[in-house]
Amino acid sequence: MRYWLWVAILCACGDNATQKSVIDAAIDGPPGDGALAACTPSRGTSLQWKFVAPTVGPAMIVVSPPALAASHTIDPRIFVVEQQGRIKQVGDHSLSAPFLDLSNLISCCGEQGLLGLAFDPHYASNGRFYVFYTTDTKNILARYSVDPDDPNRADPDSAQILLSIDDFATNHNGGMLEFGPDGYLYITTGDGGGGGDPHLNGQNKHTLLGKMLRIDVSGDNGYLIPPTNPYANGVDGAPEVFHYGLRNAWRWAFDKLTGDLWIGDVGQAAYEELDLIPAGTAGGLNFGWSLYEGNHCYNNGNGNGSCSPAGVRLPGFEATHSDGWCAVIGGDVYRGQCFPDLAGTYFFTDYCKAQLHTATKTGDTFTTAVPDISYVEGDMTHVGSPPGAASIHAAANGELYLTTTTCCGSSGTGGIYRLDAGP
Ligand SMILES: [Ca+2]
Repeated sequence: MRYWLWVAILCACGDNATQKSVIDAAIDGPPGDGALAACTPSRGTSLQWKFVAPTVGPAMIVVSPPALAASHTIDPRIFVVEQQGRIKQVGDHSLSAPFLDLSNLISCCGEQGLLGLAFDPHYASNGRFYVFYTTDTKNILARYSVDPDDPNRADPDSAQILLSIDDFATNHNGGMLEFGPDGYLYITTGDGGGGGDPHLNGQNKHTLLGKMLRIDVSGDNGYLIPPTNPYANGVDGAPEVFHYGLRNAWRWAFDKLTGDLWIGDVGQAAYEELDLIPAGTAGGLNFGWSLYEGNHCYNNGNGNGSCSPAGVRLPGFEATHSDGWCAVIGGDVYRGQCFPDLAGTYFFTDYCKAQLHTATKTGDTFTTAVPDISYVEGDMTHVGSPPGAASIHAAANGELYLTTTTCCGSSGTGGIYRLDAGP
């Protein structure tokens, strides 16, 4: 991710009346994502992003608690993570009342802030969830619990810090969290930052920067190392490391049906990449950074090794900055009930290109395409995908949401959109 990814100009290209009408529509209209859980399935692949709600500043990702294991119902609440440190619910008219406010703990903004959220698979019974945020000098993974007396508020005093990773620069902080199909918590970290991996963290399996980590958080306190982590004994790498050679795997997701893992790894100055890791693949993959940027030799010598594709997992898809890309935004696979023709399609985008892409898996590889799409804000329909994408992620009901760093013609406002399809 560029230094300037989050310092991007927050577009002030509309008027306040337009913004107000959009926000009023969001609050008064039916963005109610609870209603989506009971939608009438609609066939069709004509795509549109429907505006759901504004956010204060850049919003990072939308998630919702997992299915309630006991009842097989789905919690319809949608949560949005705001970079400035607040987690809010969407669609309940309480945009100003956060679920949790960590703004006094974090450093923001640029590429820093509150960057990730994952609800425990057993949230319905244990009320636990996990956040990833930055301070001036560290990247923090912490566990919190919901207030036992109020399902709409977290208990700020429940914090337990699980990982505190020293970081030397404000950029490249990863921060995405998800639970895998194995029940373990996966975490990505950036290479630390600066430019060009100055500390050669990507290929150093003993550091926690530039990695995908995997830990077992099922115990009452702290965490355990899954015994099948590739360096579980700490000899050839840090026990928490699962995959390495990632530069800044900013957004990624597991396919909730198949367990396949899709990773968008943000490139340096020339190439963006998307990686598909089929379900069941063992840990220890090397995605190449910083020996490689995408498919191309990058940072050889200086103790980083020599450029050879042997043992390197080269990307399944590569896009170039010369084509307008600047920071890939890994997305998610559609597994919702509303639009059956989209089932199994992976959606991803780019921060600068503002163009939606799809990927379709065949065997262990995939093909990509660029579908036509429009987006709707208030009474206005716009051609293309909204600018300033920050994430595409599924709620617990499988419907996909896009968050953006710009929205609605107002400086300092981001947006949330839901993917819709028709004939
Ligand atoms: Ca950093």
